[in-house]
Amino acid sequence: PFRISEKLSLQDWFLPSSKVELRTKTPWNAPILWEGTFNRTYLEEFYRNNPVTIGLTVFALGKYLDKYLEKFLASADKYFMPGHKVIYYVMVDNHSKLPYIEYGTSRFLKPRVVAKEARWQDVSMMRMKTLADMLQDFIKDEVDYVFCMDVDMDFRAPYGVETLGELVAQAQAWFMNSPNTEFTYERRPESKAYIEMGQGDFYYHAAVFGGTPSRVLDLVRSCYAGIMEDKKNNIEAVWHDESHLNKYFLEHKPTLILSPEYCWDYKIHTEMEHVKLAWAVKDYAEVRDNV
Ligand code: 2GW
Ligand code: MN
Repeated sequence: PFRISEKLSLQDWFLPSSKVELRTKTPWNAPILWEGTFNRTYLEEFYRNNPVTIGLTVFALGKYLDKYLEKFLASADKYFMPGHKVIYYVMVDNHSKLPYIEYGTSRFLKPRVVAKEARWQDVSMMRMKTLADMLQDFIKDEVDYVFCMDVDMDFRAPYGVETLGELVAQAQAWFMNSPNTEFTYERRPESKAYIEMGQGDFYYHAAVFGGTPSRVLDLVRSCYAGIMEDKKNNIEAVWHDESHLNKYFLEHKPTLILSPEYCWDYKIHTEMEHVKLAWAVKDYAEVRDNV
């Protein structure tokens, strides 16, 4: 794999002024992607001449395998990076329950069986460990960019190459307009995920992160190290892996931020336009009763 982003210059495709009412640049000058801030025609032409392979990792263990995986994958096949080569890295705890899906052209499935942790907090957190191992062992040699996602979501509209970047973060929809003092960061200094009150740029959503394999590998290794250090010290961050992710992005600024159009919760409101990926309706009592 080669690094495409060195050849792609922001001024050629990013249109920060087209929606002036929205925040479209971070203080460190990373784009915040909204519909209308990018030139899709330009990008599609660029990536036609510079083809890339994109990885998408997802875990579906226990009830999440029964409930969410089929819709996630079927919708990804329709809307995730249409027209580009995609490898789905799907982690399940029961191989026989992998959904039957007829994948599109240039779509490849690499399933892997992993053991399900007993506590749900560990199911979520230990994704960082599995991802670190897999990125290191083979994903880094197979893709140019990789996205790591939750499974309890589905794609609704093209989620395309405009989202590719070195280190990509998702702004959590509920906190987009909140001051950072209201972000649900870990506030206990004893945790490795601690963020001081008044610090922080966005509340990032652990349901989506991505970038080049080397940048994502550094991220997952670092979050996993924080999680294990906390375990040693008998503390668990308030939002588990998401707390550690937020700490990582405070210290390593993302090069691209996805607006809530890229991960919308229709519970906020149903009028939202240009939603590319949406949270599944989740009955917590139903999916979490086994733990
Ligand atoms: C998770 C919670 C309670 C019971 C079960 C599970 C569970 C999660 C499971 O039984 N099987 C499973 O495969 N998972 C995986 O972990 C799955 O990929 C799921 O999307 C992911 C995170 O769990 P989820 O989606 O229930 O967490 P959320 O949507 O409340 O999300 C945020 O906070 C989490 C930490 O508490 C994570 O950081 C997550 O990435 C965030 O979006
Ligand atoms: Mn989720």
